[in-house]
Amino acid sequence: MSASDYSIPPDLARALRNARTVAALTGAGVSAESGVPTFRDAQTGLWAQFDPCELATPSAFARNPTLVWDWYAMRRALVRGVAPNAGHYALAALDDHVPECLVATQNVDGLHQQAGSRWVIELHGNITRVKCASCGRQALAWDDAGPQRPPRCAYCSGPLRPDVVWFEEMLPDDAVAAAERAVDTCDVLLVAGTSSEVYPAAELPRRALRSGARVVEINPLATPLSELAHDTLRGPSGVVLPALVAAAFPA
Ligand code: BV8
Ligand code: ZN
Repeated sequence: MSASDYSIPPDLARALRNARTVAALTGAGVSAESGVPTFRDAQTGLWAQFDPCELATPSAFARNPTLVWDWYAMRRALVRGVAPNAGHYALAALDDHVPECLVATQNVDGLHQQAGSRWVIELHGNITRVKCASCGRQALAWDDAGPQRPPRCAYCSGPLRPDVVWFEEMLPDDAVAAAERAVDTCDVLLVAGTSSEVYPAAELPRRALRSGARVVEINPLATPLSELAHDTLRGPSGVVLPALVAAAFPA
């Protein structure tokens, strides 16, 4: 299926064309077509036996820091080998058509920024950054696969960890505040590639609904948000998002 044969409801295209402020909330599904497995997709190889939600926790890191470090090193290598897809580029193109466009992402792969989106909020951090688990300082350099895994902090020799938000950890206040402000003031919220089950991110579309925004879900499958959204566009975001932008802003 290509973007050209995906039909977009004309009133939705008009709403997007007339929008002053657009926000997007994205999840792992938006990076799936770039080759980044979603959290739902079964893990492969030696990681198949682990549930991602179990590895992405402070208690897992406390129990087995080398295992958790190696998992993130594997994902970092994978992310370094992929590129944004047409879905990322379509959201970035919105920056040129809409006065204000913000992307709040649950993804830790940095692909929205690589695609050129000017205003990206990383709700759950970024896997390509590493910080000290003790003093919190960012590490400027580290060896992903050295003899000592996790490597030690250059400042306090505490263990290094990925600069992501693990389950049971609070999201960065400034990121949550900016995302809440965006969904409270946007005319249209595009919710793409997320199962809408991880909180507090999954609360954002409900907030947007309460503030009168038009909420559009882009996902091949139904989610808990589907019955609440104004529009549910069933299909891969790499096809649907370019079709949506093309329908709203014909060349
Ligand atoms: C916190 C970074 C305070 C790390 C991540 C309220 C109710 C219930 C539970 C809770 C609640 N409040 C808090 C919780 C607990 C928890 C939570 O929500 N648990 C869930 C599982 C029920 N939340 C937290 O712990 C948060 N912190 O609340 O702190 C606290 C303190 C102590 C104790 C309790 C609370 C922190 C949450 C952030 C965790 N970090 N990532 C890393 O990446 O390693 S979450 C991680 O998983 C991702 O970032 C993402 O957020 C989530 C995965 O979800 P999705 O992105 O939606 O991806 P998923 O695979 O699930 O689905 C993919 C979707 O894409 C599918 O719908 C599929 O159909 C679709 N799709 C597939 N292909 C395509 C596609 N769509 C479009 N195109 C395609 N081609
Ligand atoms: Zn340190």
